[in-house]
Amino acid sequence: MKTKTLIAVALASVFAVTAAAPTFAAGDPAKHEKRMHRMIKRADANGDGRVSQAELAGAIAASFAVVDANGDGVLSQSELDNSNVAYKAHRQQVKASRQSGERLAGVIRMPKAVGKRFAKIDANGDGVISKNELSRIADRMFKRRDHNKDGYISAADFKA
Ligand SMILES: [Ca+2]
Ligand SMILES: [Ca+2]
Ligand SMILES: [Ca+2]
Repeated sequence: MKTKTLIAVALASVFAVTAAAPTFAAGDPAKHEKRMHRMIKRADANGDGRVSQAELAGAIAASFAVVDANGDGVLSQSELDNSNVAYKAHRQQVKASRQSGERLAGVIRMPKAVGKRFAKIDANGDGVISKNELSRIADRMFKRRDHNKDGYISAADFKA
């Protein structure tokens, strides 16, 4: 018999997630733009192509829940250090939910700076980052990224 059985392996949605982007990536405009596009896509809850401060807050809250591996409502340094594992597990859940038709949403990544500047973000110095401590940083981050100050993060903020 000459018949060969070809097994077609369908690679379902290959997530192009940047694995632990090194710090110099921040200076690479193309990479930065790609990251921002992905962030906008995930955080844009109402689908108008731009991210409002409330949408960013919501997206960061969702990300917070994923990174908070032990579910105690605060982030420890080790939870942030192991966030890649948490995101991976979450992606599996998202995939599974798509198969069951439930469609769990993907989350944006916690900015690397949160793990790196842990002590600064931990304003009350109790060794963990609370939602309040993080949202303060998120608001500052939003204002910094909203270059044209129109109240939204959109493609216009990093093109030009
Ligand atoms: Ca939006
Ligand atoms: Ca925790
Ligand atoms: Ca704290």
